[in-house]
Amino acid sequence: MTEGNFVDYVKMHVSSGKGGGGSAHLRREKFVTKGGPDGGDGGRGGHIILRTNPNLWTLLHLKFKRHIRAGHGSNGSKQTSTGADGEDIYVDVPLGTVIRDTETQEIIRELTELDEEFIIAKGGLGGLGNAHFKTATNQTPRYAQPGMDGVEVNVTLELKVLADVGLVGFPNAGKSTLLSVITAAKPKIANYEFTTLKPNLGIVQYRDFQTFVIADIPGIIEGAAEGKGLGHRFLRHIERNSTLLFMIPADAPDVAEQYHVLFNELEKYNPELLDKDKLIAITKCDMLDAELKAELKKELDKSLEVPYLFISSVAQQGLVELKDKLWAMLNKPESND
Ligand SMILES: Nc1nc2c(ncn2[C@@H]2O[C@H](COP(=O)(O)OP(=O)(O)OP(=O)(O)O)[C@@H](O)[C@H]2O)c(=O)[nH]1
Ligand SMILES: [Mg+2]
Repeated sequence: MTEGNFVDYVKMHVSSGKGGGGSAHLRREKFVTKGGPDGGDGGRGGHIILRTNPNLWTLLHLKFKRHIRAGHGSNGSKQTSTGADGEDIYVDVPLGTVIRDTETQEIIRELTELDEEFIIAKGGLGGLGNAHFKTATNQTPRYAQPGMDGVEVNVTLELKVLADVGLVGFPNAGKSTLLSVITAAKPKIANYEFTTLKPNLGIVQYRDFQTFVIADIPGIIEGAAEGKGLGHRFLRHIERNSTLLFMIPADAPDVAEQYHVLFNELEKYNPELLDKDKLIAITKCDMLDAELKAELKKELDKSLEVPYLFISSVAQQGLVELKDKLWAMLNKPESND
């Protein structure tokens, strides 16, 4: 996935189909003079249905779909034949899609399960044909119900990526590089800040054909929660990850300090983020010799309250341990406290 293709926000206007009208037909046959009412019911208007598709990772396919309309129900007709239902329209979305009412911004629904479906606009009911209205006193009703109108809704779809692990770090910490070595993703990597402008996702193949998904998001700086740097827009993509991997380069002037800055930004954005499992990766460890590493370790054992490990994506050090640790964190039995 290239970055331009990562679309996590679309607005659209959806309208369901109108129900078909009931028929007011009176039966007429050659030797039957007063055949009575035989008008059939109108068909239901088509629904607009959102459904999750696990093969989709973004909302790109909906970027240019401003209007989505379902089909109208057909009218009922003679011989009590019911009109055909209008065509339902299915809109596939990735898991983790949040549906909001564009006007009120209220959340209508979040789609997070496999094969989840939600009717966002119900088709109008078809009208009843006159055959329903025959009574003892009115043997030939000449009226039938019209179909009900469909509904129109303006909705905003917003994606909150459903990855297992979210990478959190300052720009240039080596997040994208890690993604590129432990997954098949090919994110842009460069020695300047804010190389990554949109999230990247990668799937880690773990041991016996197990997999987990990692989300690499743009770098976070102090003040991100107030909009500095790329702001907090992308933090929503780590809201649903069960584990956060903080990444801090070994050559940072103060590793613990960087961790606390990141921690504070997440807390300002959404304190619930901090309830997640956390692990710190000290990156670019190929730059440390054994002595420096031992020194840093001593310091970190005192100053960090979260488990950490040393890695180097470039020299492929510590990556197996990292995957093992992440896998164990993701698969630990639920605690009941
Ligand atoms: N020596 C060394 N350099 C690394 C390592 N990992 C990444 N780098 C370098 O660090 C720089 C930044 O790497 P990126 O992966 O683009 O960093 P990022 O965290 O994704 O940065 P942003 O996208 O800007 O937030 C690049 O020049 C990488 O080559 C490593 O393990 N060792
Ligand atoms: Mg990057």
